[in-house]
Amino acid sequence: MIKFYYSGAPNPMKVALMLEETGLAYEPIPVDTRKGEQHKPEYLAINPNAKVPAIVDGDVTVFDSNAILLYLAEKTGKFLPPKGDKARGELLSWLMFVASGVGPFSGQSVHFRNYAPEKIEYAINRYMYEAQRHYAIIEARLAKQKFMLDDAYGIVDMAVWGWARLIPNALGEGYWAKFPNLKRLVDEISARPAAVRAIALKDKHKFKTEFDDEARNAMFRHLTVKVA
Ligand SMILES: N[C@@H](CCC(=O)N[C@@H](CS)C(=O)NCC(=O)O)C(=O)O
Repeated sequence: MIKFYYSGAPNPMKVALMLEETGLAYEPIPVDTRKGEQHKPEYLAINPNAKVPAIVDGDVTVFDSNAILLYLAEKTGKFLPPKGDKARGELLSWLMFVASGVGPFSGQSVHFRNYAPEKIEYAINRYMYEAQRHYAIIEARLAKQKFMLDDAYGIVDMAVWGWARLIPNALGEGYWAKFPNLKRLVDEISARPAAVRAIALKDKHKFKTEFDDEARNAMFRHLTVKVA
């Protein structure tokens, strides 16, 4: 049985969706990042990056959400484009585009809009600009086709869904109007039974809800360590 280390945050949710879609047997193991559980030595042995998600599948350990999506897709042969170099090139490009662009810029946008102790206009504008530029690229693609890769729902759509469903949090409420095709994809995926189960998963465990000093110190370690 796959061990799935998770919280209800966007990156773990992509993997929860994939696990539910594939029907693989898995054991969800909560990692309460607001209590600092991501920094415990036993978890660092699984993910040295001290973030969720991670999975342990027998003697295989995989961390980083998009790597896990690819691993599970290859393991099951599901939610992948047809075989061939051309399709593989597209799959890798879009998967890495989401991993290296959509995720980090959305995350920083959420951070500077909602959590930074000071409202720094330059940082807010930069990350909102970059996050929305990435979503606009996805929007243009989805204006021409139903899913991210050809006509089939797959792991790139799941990767997009993880972050895009939080656009109001990353960019502000009004932003959905700019991305109607992305909204269509997000709504369609969110209505799938696997997504409903993935979203409900976190309610099986008690995660800390307060964002207090303990949470800030666990998740924003730069607050106490000066490097520049
Ligand atoms: N590149 C990683 C990023 C993982 C990540 O940032 N996870 C967040 C939740 S979405 C986390 O663990 N935050 C806790 C922390 O930063 O301490 C991935 O895609 O899995």
